[in-house]
Amino acid sequence: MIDKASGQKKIEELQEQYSKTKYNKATNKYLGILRAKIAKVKHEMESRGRRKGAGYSVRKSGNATVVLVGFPNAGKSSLLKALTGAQSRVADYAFTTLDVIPGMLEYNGAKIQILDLPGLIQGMHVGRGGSMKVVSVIRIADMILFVIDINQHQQIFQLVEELNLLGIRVNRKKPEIRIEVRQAGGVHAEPNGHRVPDPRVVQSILNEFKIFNAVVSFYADASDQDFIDFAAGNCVYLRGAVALNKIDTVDQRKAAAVEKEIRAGTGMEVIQISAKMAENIDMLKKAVFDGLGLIRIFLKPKDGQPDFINPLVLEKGSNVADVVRKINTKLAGSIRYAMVSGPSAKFPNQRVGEDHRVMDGDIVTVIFS
Ligand SMILES: Nc1nc2c(ncn2[C@@H]2O[C@H](COP(=O)(O)OP(=O)(O)O)[C@@H](O)[C@H]2O)c(=O)[nH]1
Ligand SMILES: [Mg+2]
Repeated sequence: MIDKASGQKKIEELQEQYSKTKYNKATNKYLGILRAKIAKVKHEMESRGRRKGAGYSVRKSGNATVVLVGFPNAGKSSLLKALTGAQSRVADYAFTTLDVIPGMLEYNGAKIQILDLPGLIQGMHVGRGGSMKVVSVIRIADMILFVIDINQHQQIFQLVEELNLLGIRVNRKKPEIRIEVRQAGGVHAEPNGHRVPDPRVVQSILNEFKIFNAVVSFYADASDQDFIDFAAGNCVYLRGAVALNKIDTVDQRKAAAVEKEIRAGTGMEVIQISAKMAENIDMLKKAVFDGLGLIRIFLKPKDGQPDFINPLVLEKGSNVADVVRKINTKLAGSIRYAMVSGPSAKFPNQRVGEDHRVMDGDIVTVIFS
């Protein structure tokens, strides 16, 4: 195990080598190994931190947690206020001692916790200025909402890159890989028909992690970086969206061009807003709700009316058993069947079992035994 100072020094050295190496087909493998080395040192530093009980926790509350990430002055505090009414300080973050300012957005019956992280700055991947604390908050979030000043929109690419270096993957699928460590036989890769790294790359990356005998099975396409991430085991995969702020300061043509560039460059949903003028805030709320993959279920008593005022909020892909668990975990064992009307039903009051997947807007009656 390495201490923080020497770990950081090592990371900086590796990062320097990395940035000095030009990317091409010949150096690709070397770059991959450097990334693996960096990931490994970080991993060691992190596990050390955890053991010592260091760390920083924000209590998650509500149905989901969204963090606002952006450069100073992009409009995070203003947006937090526009979304939640929370009184975080505008434009004087330098004087506040708070690391995280929470607010609660209620939308479609969902309670969405929004966290403003005032301390997030460039260079955070080397752990400068207490920013690792902030990073630990991002890692527990369900979604990142980037707040970008339209007049400095290149910042989005810097932020995504910084997060990448910190093991936070935005809008990327988690690699589907299994590594079975063996006693002997060397490293063996089973691509199962997917586009996967070269076997020699797989082997040298695993060797970095001191694994010399293993069967690696791929269940989806994976890049070299995906494989390193998986081997290091310290990446998180978060949904992202971009709030393109201060559109009141530019003309529509410029706004449209910037939106297009960010969509193309990041694959993220972009919502043009003005936090100051409260423009398009409802549209942004909807994008956050949809981006989180939340759905609403309206419960209906057997002989009564559906409750359209207080929906249950669940994640996409939930089934009837999940609905019941949400009402009361103790009830989950005693479901007889359910009656479903709405998007997931073939016809009104379709009788379904506990494995039936519900969809946004379903009306559900559960019959217990
Ligand atoms: N014109 C304009 N100014 C904004 C907008 N949103 C925020 N600002 C201003 O930008 C400055 C920084 O805003 P603030 O919310 O403190 O940014 P933060 O540092 O990211 O929290 C303040 O002077 C805000 O009034 C907007 O939509 N339009
Ligand atoms: Mg602020």
